[in-house]
Amino acid sequence: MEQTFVMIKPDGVQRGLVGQVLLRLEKKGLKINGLKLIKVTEEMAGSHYQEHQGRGFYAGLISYITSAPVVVMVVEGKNAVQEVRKINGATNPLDALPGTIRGDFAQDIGRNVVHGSDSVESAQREIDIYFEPREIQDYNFLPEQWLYE
Ligand code: D4T
Repeated sequence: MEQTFVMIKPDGVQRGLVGQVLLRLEKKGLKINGLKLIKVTEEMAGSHYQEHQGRGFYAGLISYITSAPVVVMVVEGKNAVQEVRKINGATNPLDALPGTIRGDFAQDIGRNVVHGSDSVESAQREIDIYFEPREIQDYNFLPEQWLYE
């Protein structure tokens, strides 16, 4: 089973889309192992987006992500990283297909509602930035026998 990190960004929270995002993850059968509403600090944002440091959009990205509360999640499932990326849709909402979160709810790359890790390694790094181990629950998820062979 794979774990990924998901964030509902400030625009998603402010626009009242938390339920819509959760609905899509739960409908797919993904398991939520961790979930909280937080304000991202400059330090967290710097670690999360370190690969983008020096790029033109970096300053705007940091000020946006730290501007208002976000919802962070640890999400588990078979191929969870890829499944969440599919549910989120392309980074630029212009390329995101209808039916995806960004395709349905976003128009601008700088206000694209959600984040999902791009690999298992990034997921572990991002989970470590936002979660203490005690905030991640391992529990019996009943639908598993009806989801997986
Ligand atoms: P996130 O991290 O939000 O899931 O996006 P992706 O993993 O799909 O995309 P990313 O790391 O390339 O971009 C991180 C974040 O920066 C914003 N962004 C990106 C932006 O505002 N302008 C840009 O030109 C790019 C490439 C959007 C997502």
